[in-house]
Amino acid sequence: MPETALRICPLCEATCGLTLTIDDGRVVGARGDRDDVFSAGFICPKGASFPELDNDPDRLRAPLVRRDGVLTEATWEEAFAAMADGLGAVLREHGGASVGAYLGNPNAHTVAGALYPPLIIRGLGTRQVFSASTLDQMPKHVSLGLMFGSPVAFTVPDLDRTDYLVIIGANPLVSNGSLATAADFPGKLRALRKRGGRLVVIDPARTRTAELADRHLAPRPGTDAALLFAVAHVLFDEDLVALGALAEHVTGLDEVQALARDFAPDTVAGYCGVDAEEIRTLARELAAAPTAAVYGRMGTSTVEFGTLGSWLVDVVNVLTGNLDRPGGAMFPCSPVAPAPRGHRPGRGFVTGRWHSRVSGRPEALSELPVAVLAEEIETPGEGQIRAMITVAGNPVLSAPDGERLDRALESVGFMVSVDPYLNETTRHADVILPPPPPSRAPHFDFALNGLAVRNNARYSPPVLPLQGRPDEAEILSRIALVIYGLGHDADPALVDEQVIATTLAKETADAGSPVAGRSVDELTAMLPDGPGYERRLDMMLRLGAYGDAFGARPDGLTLQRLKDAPHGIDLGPLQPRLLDVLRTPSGRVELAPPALVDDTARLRDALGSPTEGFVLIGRRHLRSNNSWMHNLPALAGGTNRCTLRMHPDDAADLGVADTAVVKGAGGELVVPVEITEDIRRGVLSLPHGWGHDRAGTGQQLAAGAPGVNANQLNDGSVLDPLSGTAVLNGVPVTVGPTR
Ligand SMILES: Nc1nc2c(c(=O)[nH]1)N[C@H]1C(S)=C(S)[C@@H](COP(=O)(O)OP(=O)(O)OC[C@H]3O[C@@H](n4cnc5c(=O)[nH]c(N)nc54)[C@H](O)[C@@H]3O)O[C@H]1N2
Ligand SMILES: Nc1nc2c(c(=O)[nH]1)N[C@H]1C(S)=C(S)[C@@H](COP(=O)(O)OP(=O)(O)OC[C@H]3O[C@@H](n4cnc5c(=O)[nH]c(N)nc54)[C@H](O)[C@@H]3O)O[C@H]1N2
Ligand code: SF4
Ligand SMILES: [Mo]
Repeated sequence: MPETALRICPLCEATCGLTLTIDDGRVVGARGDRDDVFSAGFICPKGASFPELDNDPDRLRAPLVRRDGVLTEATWEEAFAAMADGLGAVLREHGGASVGAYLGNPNAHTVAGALYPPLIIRGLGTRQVFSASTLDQMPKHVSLGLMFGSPVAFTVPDLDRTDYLVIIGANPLVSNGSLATAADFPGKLRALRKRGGRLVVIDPARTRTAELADRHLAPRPGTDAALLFAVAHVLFDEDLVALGALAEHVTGLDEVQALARDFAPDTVAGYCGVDAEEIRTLARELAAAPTAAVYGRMGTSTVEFGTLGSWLVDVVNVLTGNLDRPGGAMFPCSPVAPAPRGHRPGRGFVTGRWHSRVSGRPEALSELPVAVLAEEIETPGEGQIRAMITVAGNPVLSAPDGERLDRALESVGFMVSVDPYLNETTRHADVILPPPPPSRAPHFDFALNGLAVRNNARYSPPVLPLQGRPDEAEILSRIALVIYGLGHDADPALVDEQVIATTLAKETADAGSPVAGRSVDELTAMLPDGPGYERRLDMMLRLGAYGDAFGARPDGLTLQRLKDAPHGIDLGPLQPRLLDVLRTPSGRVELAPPALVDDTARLRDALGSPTEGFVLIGRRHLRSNNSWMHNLPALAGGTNRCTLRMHPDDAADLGVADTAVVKGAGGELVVPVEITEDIRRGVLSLPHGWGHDRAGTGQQLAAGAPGVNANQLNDGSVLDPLSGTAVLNGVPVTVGPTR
């Protein structure tokens, strides 16, 4: 008899609740959970393909260990021992600082990815830390850190209540939203229009989101920061700045006004490729709207001026009085956010506390740019990377110049990958430790709950048993045990108990904590029996903003309460909470941080740069997810294809028909062309995550329709300097017909 089970979808940031059908010990169906407090039944094609993803025959079921040069199936004991030997040898000879770590995107979607990689990195004491963040949202972390004093003080558009939404450089109809967790983003945009609100989309491509908008501006890629500065210029110039309740909490207004003087709409119009009058209208409408929010994503972030653009999104939200008010841009409050301790200044946020060894790039958030990973492996000398740990990442396809990274990873002394697939990156590993499929893993959105447009808490325990294999928490714990010198066969529970002991010691000693002065032993005894990750989650919930404070607030959240509410607990609409999140030294919003003021000079200089020539931007597809969902029959083919989109006038000028040759600083590709009016002239778009034609990988369906690796056009030399983020949108290329 088929049964059903609930499981939060881990495949994108929307965090939809799924109802899975289980038959004969496997998942055979997935539909939206109508009773889910957050997603109310919404589902997309990827969520619907959960059974295929879970049962994919190409998923690794056993670990692989390299023997005589060949990756060979091994027992778990053999694989952990091989990991301990390989890693141990490098640790003894070169120390933890010689081990590099790359953390990929799904770490934001797993319990294990949230809880264990930080311990691995701390144990190594390495500065060679890389992640998908420097291909993604690092500019936002830096701008938030500089403005609010916390790099995770994310603002999200209050989608359900706003009157005027500006989406710049995002395509939530396809991506389902990012750094703004909202199940059914499409429905929420339609609801906005229905209640009389207005939607403006700023994107060089006429995306599905743009099609839904009242107005679509199509700027030249890479110019969002200048455009937003011009909006600020108009707000000052026409006396439309109105901080409202924010006024007493903001410093640096005059500096921003002075900076914005150089960015009059007429000054930036040619550079941005947008009519000056359009910019003025946008500014006036933003100011006039009862509430409004500007929301920026990949197209604003992964560009030459990514940190400036990410900052200016929030500057405009402040100038129009929309920061931290209902209908504006608000700070979500996650159930694992620490209980509020009131308004207190912090130490602020800085980058560049150390620099990459070879090309001297500054760290941001204790990470180095993934674009320098290859050179850090290749370049001999003190501090060279001698071993790599990758968890849930495929940088050979995700990061610039995969061919170079491919060679570098091949040369590294020892590599261990925690990944369910043998792919373009993990094929270089000496040991691959595959986690079980999502149906056999727990789920809690440690990161994404802090980005949700409505506060909520939901937990999914594993739906199916592990069948004798270790879960990802155990896999990562055993890596940590080796690094901490305890050996791979020590009890993995030690790792969690150590974290619990340290956290509770700190909390009980903190006068501002809800458990100040209580006994660590008493609190530890209150945690539930069960897996270590559940004990840690329970601890975090109880110490959190809605928590029961270990009994002191009896109605508060505990893990048991979440388990008793399988469709989740709604924690209400977003609430103003600026003073809780502010951690700047001044205790105010620092609107004009010196690092951003300085970088503005670079933007000013760029206004005069040439505007001809082609640039490449990215494109996402509804039935795709970065590099790793090209192996499922339900998602393959149709519109999910790796093609180059090009404007018909450009195609006619160049004589391009079915295929084109595209050249960039990193290489050359021959790609099928899709000619469409839905893209600005001079702009080409190509999705990333393709190029599944390398030998020795194990995704058969993907290899059958490999596509090309867009990132091979990019040599990774151009980064947003403050965040170290690779420029993935607005990459200069040349294009022509194939001969
Ligand atoms: N040109 C261009 N490049 C881009 C982008 C772009 O827009 N344009 N986007 C960038 C962005 S935003 C991102 S986030 C990066 C993504 O970059 P990466 O994170 O490096 O790449 P993914 O393709 O997401 O690879 C995810 C890996 O995780 C594995 N995986 C899946 N589930 C699990 C699990 O439960 N546990 C573990 N351990 N592993 C799992 C998959 O098999 C796969 O190997 O790509 C970036 N690259
Ligand atoms: N279906 C699907 N969903 C996904 C993913 C996926 O691969 N497939 N990936 C997930 C991940 S890891 C992430 S980070 C999110 C990303 O979520 P989004 O940021 O919403 O997704 P993108 O499609 O990268 O949207 C970026 C948009 O910016 C536009 N753009 C490019 N350059 C510029 C520019 O200079 N200025 C402006 N204004 N616009 C520009 C592009 O045309 C594109 O429409 O999506 C997530 N969801
Ligand atoms: S929108 Fe995202 S979370 Fe929702 S079903 Fe689709 S992939 Fe899963
Ligand atoms: Mo991403």
